[in-house]
Amino acid sequence: MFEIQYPPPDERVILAGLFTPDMDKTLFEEDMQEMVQLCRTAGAEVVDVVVQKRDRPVASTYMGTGKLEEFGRMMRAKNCKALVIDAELSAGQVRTIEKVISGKVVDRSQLILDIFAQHARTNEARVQVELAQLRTLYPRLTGAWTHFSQQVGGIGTRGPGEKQLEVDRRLVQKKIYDLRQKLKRVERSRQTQRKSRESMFAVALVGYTNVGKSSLLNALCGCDVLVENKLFATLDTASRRTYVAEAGTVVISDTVGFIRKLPHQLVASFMSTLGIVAQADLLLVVLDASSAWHGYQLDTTHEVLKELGADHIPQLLVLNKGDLLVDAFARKQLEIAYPGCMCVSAFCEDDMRRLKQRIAALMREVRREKAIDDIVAQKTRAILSE
Ligand SMILES: Nc1nc2c(ncn2[C@@H]2O[C@H](COP(=O)(O)OP(=O)(O)OP(=O)(O)O)[C@@H](O)[C@H]2O)c(=O)[nH]1
Ligand SMILES: [Mg+2]
Repeated sequence: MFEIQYPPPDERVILAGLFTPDMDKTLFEEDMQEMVQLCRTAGAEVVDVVVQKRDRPVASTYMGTGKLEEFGRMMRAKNCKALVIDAELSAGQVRTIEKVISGKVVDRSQLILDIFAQHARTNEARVQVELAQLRTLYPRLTGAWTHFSQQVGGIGTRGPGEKQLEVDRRLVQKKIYDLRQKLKRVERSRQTQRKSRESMFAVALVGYTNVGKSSLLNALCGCDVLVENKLFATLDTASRRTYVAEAGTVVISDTVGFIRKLPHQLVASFMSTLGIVAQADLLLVVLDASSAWHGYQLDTTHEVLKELGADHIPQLLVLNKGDLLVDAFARKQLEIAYPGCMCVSAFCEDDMRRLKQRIAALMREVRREKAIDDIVAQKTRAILSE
């Protein structure tokens, strides 16, 4: 397999994880490796990886205070700017940890948000990322104010600090409101576009980041959307039409990739982009056949689809990058593990022809089922109105 592209690092960081007995060891290791990839994609160099074993997380600081103090000293000794923690931390935890280590803390959500912010190219993607960032920032500002009043508190202290934070909170609220209005406008124009395509069968490519969704779109539709060997190359939706023999014209859409523990604010903010998934007639769920972690990629995809209310849509499982499999046995194993799946390579014309044939068969099946549903609904309405 070839190396993922990373930008030149401009910040040194220490990566920390907490291992508790209820965690799966291999998944924990995979998570930490993925965090290293995320740090590098965000432009940070991981100078050291540290793991603490505990029975459970500490409520106020997530990791033990003694360990955190040690990490703080390590950061200064190794000239690191931040401690990256593989967890979703609350606003209160971030504040307390920052005090203990006397430095900056970045959690998994913040890291992913940061990458999204760097990769956002279109206006819509930028608005969505900004909205997600503000939604993360808002509770932190609120928390900061609570903390301030608790720490200083009392008469004579409710001065500029509190007022400033109050102003900040109102500004953030106003900004969130403005961004949501902007997104609503984008959503309206998107709906107009969708209406003009309503009669067409809609297929959406979904799956983990970097599995080859955009490459499949290009191969199936003969287009040229951005393909890069990096995490979260695509942040927008691209829809292209293509003709499928014996089934007609189909519109295929490619959108932002998923990742384990995708920040909730991001999914919420990317609803306008991801809305296309919930409205599809068929989902092509793409996995990386050459990755040892395709099972987790599938679990994550199912989780996000559920969150999007798209888990009821018919699915075809596509195991891409089949050309990287070492032997025919590996392919057979996958076909047994995922009955009905298609193992393909986006680079193989013959595979793309087979995939189109399978899409055509599914289109006919989905249309037939829809027609039956419509007849049942019509008859039920007629009986009820008698
Ligand atoms: N060997 C091999 N590489 C592939 C195949 N499909 C895609 N790739 C490579 O995998 C990398 C990621 O491809 P993309 O199409 O950008 O993946 P994506 O799923 O759209 O990624 P995001 O937009 O970041 O979520 C690129 O370097 C592609 O050239 C394939 O079938 N075989
Ligand atoms: Mg892509």
